[in-house]
Amino acid sequence: MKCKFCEKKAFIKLHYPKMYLCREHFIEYFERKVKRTIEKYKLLKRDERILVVVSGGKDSAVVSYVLKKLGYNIECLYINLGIGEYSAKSEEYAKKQCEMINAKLHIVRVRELLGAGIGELKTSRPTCSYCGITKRYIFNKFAYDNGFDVIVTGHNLDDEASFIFGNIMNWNTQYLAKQGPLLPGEGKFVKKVKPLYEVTEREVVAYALAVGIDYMVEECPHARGATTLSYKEILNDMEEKRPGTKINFVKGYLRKRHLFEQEIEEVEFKECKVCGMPALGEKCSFCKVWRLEKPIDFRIKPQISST
Ligand code: Q46
Repeated sequence: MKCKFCEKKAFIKLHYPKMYLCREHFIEYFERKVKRTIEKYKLLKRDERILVVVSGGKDSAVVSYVLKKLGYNIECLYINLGIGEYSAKSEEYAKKQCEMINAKLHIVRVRELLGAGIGELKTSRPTCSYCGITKRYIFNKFAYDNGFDVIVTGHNLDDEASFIFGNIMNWNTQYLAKQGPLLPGEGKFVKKVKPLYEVTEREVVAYALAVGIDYMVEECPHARGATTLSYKEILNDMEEKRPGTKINFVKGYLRKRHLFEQEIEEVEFKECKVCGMPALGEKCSFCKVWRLEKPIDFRIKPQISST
């Protein structure tokens, strides 16, 4: 098949909107879509200091690549979770991806910082639960300590659709009131945005291939059997039968999100007595899980030049 816009051979068949595109026109289409998402939801400003959270995987590699190409002022943060071979390998991918786009990369290693890797801590919480707490705390505190204006994550349309779907399945109305492509900053919480909000996982994979981004394919060993994967399978099945299901579901959710607003319980944040970050009790979840007695300073040390 030929590209819809030129005589070249098609690189991809898109299902929604249905069209064949050559490699060059697909790259243009994808970047335009990300640019429009940024403009439509007012995600980023040109003068903001942007911290992209990278994992070595395709989504964060693609979002940092596109933002750099669009001329945004980005730096990247990789969090090594200390999960054996998986973390060692993903760190290497993250380094190569940042080198490719000439973006500054900061690395925080959980084992060096906290004395144990994810999966090794003795706690009653499931591994993914305290891993999530750890990652969210580190990237927020890192951004806050170093004066970044905004945190970018690589969540794509499939992630968002399955997250909303899962929360509807469990009637987590609190979560349903607050999701979206932009989570505003407040106090010591730094603003978070998702520029890949309207592109599918399939499009992200195709874009990485089209521009030559190498990424970590292996999933985290703790991800096996995660319920979100079953939600993704269900949505993929529906998308195949009715192209456009995911984007219409997510856009419909954004239109109806206000219906859940009355479910928001006003919570009053205190300051964690250990680190001073927002906390619901005396200590924030991060300091509680890791049983910390002293705060961690994430400020980037100035480079000492030898000349
Ligand atoms: S939460 Fe769980 Fe992920 Fe952390 S332990 Fe691995 S699967 S990395 S997105």
